[in-house]
Amino acid sequence: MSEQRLRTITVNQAGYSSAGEKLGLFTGEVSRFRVVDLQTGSVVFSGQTGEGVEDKPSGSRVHTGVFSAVTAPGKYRIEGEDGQASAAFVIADKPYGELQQGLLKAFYYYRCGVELSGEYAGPWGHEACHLAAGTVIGQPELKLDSCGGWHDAGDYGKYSGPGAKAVADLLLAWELYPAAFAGVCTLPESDGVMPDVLLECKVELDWLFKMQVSGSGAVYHKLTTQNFPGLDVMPEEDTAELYFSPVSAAATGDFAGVMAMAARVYKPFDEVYAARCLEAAVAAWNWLEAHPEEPGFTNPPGITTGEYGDEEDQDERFWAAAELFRTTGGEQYHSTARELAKLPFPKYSLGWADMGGYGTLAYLLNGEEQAEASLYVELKEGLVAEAARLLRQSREDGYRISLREEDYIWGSNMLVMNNAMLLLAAEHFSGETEYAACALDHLHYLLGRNVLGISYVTGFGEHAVMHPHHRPSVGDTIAEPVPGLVSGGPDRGLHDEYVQEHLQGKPAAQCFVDHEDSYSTNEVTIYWNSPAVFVTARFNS
Ligand code: G3I
Ligand code: 9MR
Ligand code: ZN
Ligand code: CA
Repeated sequence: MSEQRLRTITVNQAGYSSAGEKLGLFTGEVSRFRVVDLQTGSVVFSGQTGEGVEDKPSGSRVHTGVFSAVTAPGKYRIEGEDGQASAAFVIADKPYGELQQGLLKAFYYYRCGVELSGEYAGPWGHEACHLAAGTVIGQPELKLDSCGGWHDAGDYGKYSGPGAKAVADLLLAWELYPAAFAGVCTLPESDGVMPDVLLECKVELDWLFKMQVSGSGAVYHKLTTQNFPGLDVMPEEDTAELYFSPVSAAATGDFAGVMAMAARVYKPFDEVYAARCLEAAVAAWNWLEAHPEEPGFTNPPGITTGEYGDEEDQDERFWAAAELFRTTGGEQYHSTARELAKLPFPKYSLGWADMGGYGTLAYLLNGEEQAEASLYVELKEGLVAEAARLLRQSREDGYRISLREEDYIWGSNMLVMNNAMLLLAAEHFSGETEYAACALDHLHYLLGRNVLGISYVTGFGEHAVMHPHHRPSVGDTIAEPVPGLVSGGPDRGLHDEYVQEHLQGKPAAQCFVDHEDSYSTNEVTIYWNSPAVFVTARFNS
């Protein structure tokens, strides 16, 4: 398959809410457009595009086409004068219910160590995988149970820090928008009591317990084979030996943070489990306290799978301290969090390497009364200022998102969704709904209102990603990829051979190709899905 072609009229292919603002974004010369009802064939709205802005990241001139006047639920398409047409989209009271379901169900498809049966997986089932014990590097006699959790991505590695980020996003979504998770039972474990989102996170938490060194409390950085298997290898066929890479402070901090969070969130449903989470978090914390200076993680000799290197572990320590304080009220955690907050690591970042934002959210969500007044104000004002910056950048951008040209990096869609999460956090703390409107524009981009007119979520949208760098999707015999997976998106760094050959000279936001060989633009990961669940939940609650 060749390069992406540009689409002139782009929309959120998952649709728009009846009551909300509706905007299509147009490139090129379209001026008059009409909205056609696909059921009746009739034109329900005619309009004119706006003047347009030069948009550097996408290398195009972008015009807006407003059709907010169309409010009747239905299925539509926008048409231009010369045969141009948008993808189909719906207008509905709550258009993103299925999308949120699909984005969450993706974690089920990522499950490792269990059979995915037809009943729950449809045609995308497979046998149980990665059941063997893993060898601890440096201790060849030590073989440990390594089973369970979620595969990280298009590969079958399991990495502690990225797993913690994914769980944190889902648990935060549940804490902030519980109504969005009500009444859904789509998992083998669904019991109508514990919500699916918590059941699914438990899969990863149960695996994370196995990553903690018994006795010491430290956490192995990752569990993988030595090398990536071939692209068409199904999970159960990937039988090479599994290795626990050494512990790291970043992984241990992430573990402490997410287990402290889980201890709080699971308590109303399962006190015993919550206590176990807390005990594990405290053990990890004690190890961190005893190891104030640790080198960043690098792959040990012989291991070539994802490194997830992280030179800075103060941010993970800050998250752990703030989250333990929020869950337990323990003064020792509060004083350490206050000390760590003085250090210059990013306080509003939600990336797998920069976890400071989770510490900030934990500290703020714990409430003003419990906090040190000056730190609370500093973090709250800082968060809102960061959101205001994202809002400003979005207003300057043709596709109305906060990414500048230099932000189209590997996994840029994570940044799109992380920034939307931050905007929603600012909405939560300031009450300003313009932050939510801006976050929704980010969701519109992800679902197709971008220069390529592609929905970056498999299975959602008429022009959605079809060929992700995802081994089960490549290796099975089903034409459609596993649904609900968020693709990494444009990466101007052209970090793989395929894009180096095909995308030289493209504008940043066009540095993407829907080809299975392009692992730097079209892979999928759990931690690109998780912030999308958070954002979607906001618009379903
Ligand atoms: O942060 C810098 C930025 O400051 C700089 O301007 C920019 C220029 O390219 O680079 C940014 O760093 C990039 C970094 O991702 C940002 O998170 C690096 O170039 C880029 O190489 C790095 O890519 C990571 C990739 O692994 C390669 O290490 C991705 O974030 C990360 O998501 C990805 O993770 C892989 C795992 O290793 C294996 N499993 C699949 C997974 C997804 O592809
Ligand atoms: O398939 C691998 C993918 O999951 C990783 O994210 C990516 C970067 O680490 O690497 C992919 O593996 C490629 C390897 O790095 C280079 N040779 C081609 C492999 C893809 O088939
Ligand atoms: Zn597996
Ligand atoms: Ca870090």
